[in-house]
Amino acid sequence: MSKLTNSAEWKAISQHYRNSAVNFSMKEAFKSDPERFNKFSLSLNDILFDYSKNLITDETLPLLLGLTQQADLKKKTEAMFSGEIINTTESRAVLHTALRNQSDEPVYVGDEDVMPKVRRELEKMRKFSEFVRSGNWKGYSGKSITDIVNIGIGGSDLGGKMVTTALKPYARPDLNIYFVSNVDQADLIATLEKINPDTTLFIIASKVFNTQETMTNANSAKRWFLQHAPGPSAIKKHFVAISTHRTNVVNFGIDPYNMFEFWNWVGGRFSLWSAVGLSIALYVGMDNFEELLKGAYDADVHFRTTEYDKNIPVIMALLGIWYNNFFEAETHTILPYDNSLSQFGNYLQQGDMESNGKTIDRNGQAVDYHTGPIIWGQPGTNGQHAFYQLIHQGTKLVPCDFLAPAQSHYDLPNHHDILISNYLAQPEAMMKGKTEEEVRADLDADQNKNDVLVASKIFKGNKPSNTFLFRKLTPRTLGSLIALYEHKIFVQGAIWNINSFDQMGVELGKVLAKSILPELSNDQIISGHDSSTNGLINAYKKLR
Ligand code: G6Q
Repeated sequence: MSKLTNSAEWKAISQHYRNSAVNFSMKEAFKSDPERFNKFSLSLNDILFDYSKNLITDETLPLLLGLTQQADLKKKTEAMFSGEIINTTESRAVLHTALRNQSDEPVYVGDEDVMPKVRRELEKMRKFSEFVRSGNWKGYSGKSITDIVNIGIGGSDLGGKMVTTALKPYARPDLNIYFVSNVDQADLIATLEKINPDTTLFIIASKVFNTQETMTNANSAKRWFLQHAPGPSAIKKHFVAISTHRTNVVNFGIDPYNMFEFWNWVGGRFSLWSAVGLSIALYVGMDNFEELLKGAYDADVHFRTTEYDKNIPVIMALLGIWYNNFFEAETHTILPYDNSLSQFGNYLQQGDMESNGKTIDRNGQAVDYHTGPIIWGQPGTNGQHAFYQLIHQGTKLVPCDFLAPAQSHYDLPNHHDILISNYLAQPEAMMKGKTEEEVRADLDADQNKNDVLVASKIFKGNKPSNTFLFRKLTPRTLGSLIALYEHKIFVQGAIWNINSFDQMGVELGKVLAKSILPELSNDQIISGHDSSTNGLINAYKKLR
């Protein structure tokens, strides 16, 4: 038995689950306690977090909070913020929080205060983005930049894509942005068809600058560019790099002056706060990028200084553990009622699943409990017409996060109230369900004779959800929301005692693809793998 499952705290929660949670009715709890919403909701600046529609009694949270002590969360949190090597398998500090640190406090990695170089890089991003946005940065034909193409994958793609999609209302309307990540040539080609070489700026974003997909796309983009440009000297006007690896950048042919730096202690999936956010700064301007950083800093301060029973990411994490480990829910869904957050679920899918999809604890022992959930979701109201059926009436428990802004950026009549009425109605329906009595009252006499129909229309309810309501999706609010989720992931990893900051599965993928690639270079029959892989490789060679 692991230390966690053998702990008094874990056993107390198991017992609480067996004794009271299984038969708990949220609907009854709301009826009997008019204070339930006030008791189980919190706020951070413009963000309201309502967690009252969860399967929790007054005893549940105090018991779950025991896990923060069991995990020594306070100490682990300070270890992260103060630059200790908490990513032990890669011997790295984990300091995305330093990238958005707005205080005058130094942040040390070893003996070095990293804040001066963080600020230097931010200053470089400011100068560069203002130069490009003002139209003063000229391409080889003397024209200003109108199109930005970010080539990167995973952590070097998803953050920029999510934030630029979310903050489109803040963008300069005459600036277009594209993200190319997939090595499937269709991705790059679709973008190249839309742009002109003399008005395009390519950002090649890669921490190591030798990731197969990114370098393949970057080389093809460079080749396409050189077919149009007057000569290789034009590259410095149209290609910039974001990386930790100067030599690889120079070898690719990018002027080191056009290189924006970040550091080993910034994990890919936490890198949008670094120079990897250059696409964001270019698209919405550096002031807005800095607002995003400030919002994240607000969440950092909240997480670091607020008592755990009032701490939003801690409560998000504990509720997640409650469902994941005690109710055995396998997934968690993110449902933003804000179309500009269409990429938010994808982004968190990486943030959460790459961080906490682990089976080995920090001591190298196999865990005897479930770790990270499967994260999925789509913006409402679309999902309502697709997969909500399973959430309402399926056999699986799917905890949901609903998110919505009180104010839209746009002003077509009716839309926003209709959107919000759906966002409010769904979690209410999930909580309340529909009883047989209510179903029968809605049916006519004939229909009432049809027992199958009646049974099909009954909703058990008692489906848990969290609801975030914020004033408006500003850069600052978005920054806070992202950082709240980051800290939720951190807290869960700390309690599960896993390293949330390595990603051996991603590394494996990078190696496996490279080992098969040479075998595709000729028509020889392959026999060195299992029969399925051999069969598929040989069939591919015949069909191609
Ligand atoms: C993130 C992962 C992974 C990484 C990509 C791209 O935490 O490590 O998604 O970001 O594999 O890596 P490069 O930026 O090094 O190209």
